[in-house]
Amino acid sequence: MPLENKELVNLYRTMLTIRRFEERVSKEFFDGNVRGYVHLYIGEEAIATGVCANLLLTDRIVSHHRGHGHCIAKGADIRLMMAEIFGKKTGYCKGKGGSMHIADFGVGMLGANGIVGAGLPIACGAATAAQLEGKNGVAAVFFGDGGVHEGEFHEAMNLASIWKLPLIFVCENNFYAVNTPSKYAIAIDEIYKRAAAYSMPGMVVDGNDVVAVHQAAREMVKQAREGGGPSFLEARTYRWHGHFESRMSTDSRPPEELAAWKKKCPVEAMERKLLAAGVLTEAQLKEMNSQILGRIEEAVKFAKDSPFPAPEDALEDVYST
Ligand SMILES: Cc1ncc(C[n+]2csc(CCOP(=O)(O)OP(=O)(O)O)c2C)c(N)n1
Ligand SMILES: [Mg+2]
Repeated sequence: MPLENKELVNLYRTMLTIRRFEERVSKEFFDGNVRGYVHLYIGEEAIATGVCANLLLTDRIVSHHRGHGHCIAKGADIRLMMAEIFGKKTGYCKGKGGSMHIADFGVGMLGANGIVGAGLPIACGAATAAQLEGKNGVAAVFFGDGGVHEGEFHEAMNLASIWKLPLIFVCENNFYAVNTPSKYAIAIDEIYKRAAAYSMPGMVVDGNDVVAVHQAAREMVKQAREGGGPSFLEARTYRWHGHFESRMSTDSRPPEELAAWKKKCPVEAMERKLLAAGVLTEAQLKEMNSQILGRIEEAVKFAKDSPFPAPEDALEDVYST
């Protein structure tokens, strides 16, 4: 079933929000306002957007180190995100977690995660919870091509399959783990084929086409809600920035490869589609952009005006076993 115009506009708005948010995070990083590492999702926005648009507020997702897009697509508050990235007390983790630990249980975002592959078993837990609750809830887990050769990946795929968990595995294949090409690191030519080894449907999709991602995920979410068990979506894409923001570039990917992918920008592609179909006018696009920039400006102001956590709070909310 084709998407309604309102849904197309929402997909575009979410992608543009992620893009503008991260462009600003990058600027703030180089202005010296960001505490800790930030891994940007710029270029990959269609995946989080297309998948999460099929989820309800009560459904749960688990993210990874490049997690801002997943947070925004699931409905997290960009003010609290920005404050956390700035290391401020008003942030999601009271300024003690930074970019890689943002979570908002209230919107079903169970957390970014700095350990490659570590979100996968957590997602099995979330999907088990949904199964036990018996309300047709589902979970989705996002991970990179670098995650699929971690042991946890195979354990999670197997467990999800034998327990028929309502879980959608979303592999964001941007062809590199830092500078290691996936061709070198993964002992299979096409990642989605790994699904067959765990008796679950696997599919590959153009990860820069938000409508294609949405459609593929819709089928998988439907199957999971109806008790049909897990599925695996490989979405191919490319990151535009280095592995993380840094003054010292360590990016060894061929510049012509990046240039070719930039021509396939997911945000611009959707913009062209909306204009050609007469869904939005140039003026409406401009208005949406300035509304988003306004919200981001407000988030930055909130972050800048907020205090840092006090030194005496250092051990509060810290758990250890
Ligand atoms: C278990 C583990 N090994 C290594 C690292 C260091 N590391 C952080 S991100 C990363 C690459 C991840 O690549 P991928 O999963 O493809 O995600 P991408 O960065 O491409 O989005 C590595 C090796 C880590 N954080 N955790
Ligand atoms: Mg990768």
